[in-house]
Amino acid sequence: MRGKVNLDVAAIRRDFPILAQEVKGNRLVYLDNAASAQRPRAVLEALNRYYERDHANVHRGIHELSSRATRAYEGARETVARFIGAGDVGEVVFVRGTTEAINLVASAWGSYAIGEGDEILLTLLEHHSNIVPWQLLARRVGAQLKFVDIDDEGRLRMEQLEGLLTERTRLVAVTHVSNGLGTINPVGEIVTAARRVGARVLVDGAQAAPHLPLDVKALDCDFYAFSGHKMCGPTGIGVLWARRELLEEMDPYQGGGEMIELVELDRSTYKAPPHKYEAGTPNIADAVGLAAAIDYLTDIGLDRIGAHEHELVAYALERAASIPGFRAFGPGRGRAGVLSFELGDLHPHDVAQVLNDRGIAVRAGHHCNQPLMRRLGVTATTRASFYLYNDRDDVDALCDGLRAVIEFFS
Ligand code: 7TS
Repeated sequence: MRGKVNLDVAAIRRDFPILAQEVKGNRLVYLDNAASAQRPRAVLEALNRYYERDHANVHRGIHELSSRATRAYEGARETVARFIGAGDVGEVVFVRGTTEAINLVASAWGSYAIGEGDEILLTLLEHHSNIVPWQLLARRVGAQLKFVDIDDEGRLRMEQLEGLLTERTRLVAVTHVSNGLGTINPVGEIVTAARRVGARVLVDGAQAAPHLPLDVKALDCDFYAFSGHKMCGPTGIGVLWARRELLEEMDPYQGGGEMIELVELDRSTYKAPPHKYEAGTPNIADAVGLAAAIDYLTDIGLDRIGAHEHELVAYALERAASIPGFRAFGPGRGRAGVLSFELGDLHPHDVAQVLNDRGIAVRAGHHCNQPLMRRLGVTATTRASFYLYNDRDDVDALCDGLRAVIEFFS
């Protein structure tokens, strides 16, 4: 632990080599963490160490390097299991990221659990990766999609959610934290409501796992998905957690090596989960890198990271309130470190462009949230998203930058 209450952001920043650079002659202000975060040296070193010392294929060799690689890969799975509060390490499936995790569930579970006339309940806060896989499935099997609306603050209309649940609802698929608005959804309440009609619950944790302490057992959901690259880990690695009984009954997602027990000419038997869902040579090194990222974040404390981001957003909202034309989207309080906004009638791409000239990285666009943007009545927003290495200087730079944007276009 580094300190008791406040994060030592200066020390944390020194752990991230990429932050020590200038962009266009200015200190880099990286506020695009919801899209992808940066990596601390501990992760870079873990990747290097693995490749320099331990690499071989896993689960098949008797030789020393293969057993080291297998230990490192399976050890990473144990680290993930502890991090998310999974009682059973066999419930942790390594995938490419949140998108692949959701597609895996839509394909392997959805194709037998959802049939004609069944309903899948989504929300207007969903990222495209928690919409499109369900559209594909619904079209294939003749199921129907329904969407829960949000209120004017960007919170789910829970009374509507209750009303949309029917005995035909097989699945509620909901984001834990909105990447567009920062809204933190009441997952526990949603699970309780879904259970009343016997529906399963998938939680898209892409924006939650990096920022909040997580306990999948306490959430009591059925599937939980997240990506390594948003939590200081490598790209190309992510996690699907699912209840063991579901992983037992589902068919494999892909077929190939590593996932079989016995292969006959016309049929095969499969390994037990999680290996049943990991066909082919897995992304060994990046699983090891993800475990290093988890160790790094855990050492600092997810509760403290979340509190720090919360404080930064509150500070940003307070400072930006006096900027002419600034209007934030999303809840005023109790939100995660995502700040979507508009600046008068300036186009978000123009805003982001001028900020970039000052070394400030924000995102402008629909953030893979087109239905949400339509609901907000805009085509795009500018979005600043915070992480553990951001500080008040970054917020000040953003606010000064926004004033410079206004001047530039006036
Ligand atoms: N779900 C949510 C809530 C997300 O924010 C994202 C990525 C995904 C799923 C997909 O994750 P992937 O790692 O499989 O790509 N969100 C964003 C974003 O907000 N800007 O760029 C990517």
